[in-house]
Amino acid sequence: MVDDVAAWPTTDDRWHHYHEQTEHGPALTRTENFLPYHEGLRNLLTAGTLVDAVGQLFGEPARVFKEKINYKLPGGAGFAPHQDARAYAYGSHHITCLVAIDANHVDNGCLWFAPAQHRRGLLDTDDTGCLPREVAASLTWRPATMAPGGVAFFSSFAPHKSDANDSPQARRSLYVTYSPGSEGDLRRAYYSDRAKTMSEHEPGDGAPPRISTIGHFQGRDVSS
Ligand SMILES: O=C(O)CCC(=O)C(=O)O
Repeated sequence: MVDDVAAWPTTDDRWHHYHEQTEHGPALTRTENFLPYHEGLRNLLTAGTLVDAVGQLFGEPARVFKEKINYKLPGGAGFAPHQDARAYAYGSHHITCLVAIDANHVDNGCLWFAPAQHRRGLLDTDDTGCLPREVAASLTWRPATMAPGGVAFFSSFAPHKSDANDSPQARRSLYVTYSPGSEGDLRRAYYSDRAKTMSEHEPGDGAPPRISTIGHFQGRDVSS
């Protein structure tokens, strides 16, 4: 199903593909907002085991807030230390379900988490919305290696980061972020404001391209 989405053409008004420049040439980095357009993924992510598991973690039914695929193809860039909560203006808290499509290991840029730090709420940020260097350096980081098909759930307050993919294998991961059902449908508001929020944070010349409302992505623009 992830292959289906990756093969879709570029559009501005339905799903959104992002690309980056790598040492192997331009590569697909991320796709956002694909659930309305892929029945199989919609069924998998909105009903049954995954959404029920997130509901158990929330203690109430869960609702999809947003969804993305990060492809991290060979040469794909990493992500600076951050908390997703900084990027989510809607809702009190969120839980992301990460589904490993390929093996996630250290060499291909798996996530690293700072265990238990989600309990501290929002930490300081720099002007990109990421953790300041000294805050990130003060945390203990552990790699979250995963087998293909493995699933991990993490709070939007959990500090995490990842390295570039220095291996010849892709590290594709599906991230589905849920909010508590009692907070209503926040997905629509998030996606309708997302492009506007990002355009207010246009990076300067030579800065990494924005693929989120925070500047955590470390990649290069395809035109570079
Ligand atoms: O996929 C990765 O390596 C990091 C993803 C991430 O932290 C994000 O998209 O917020």
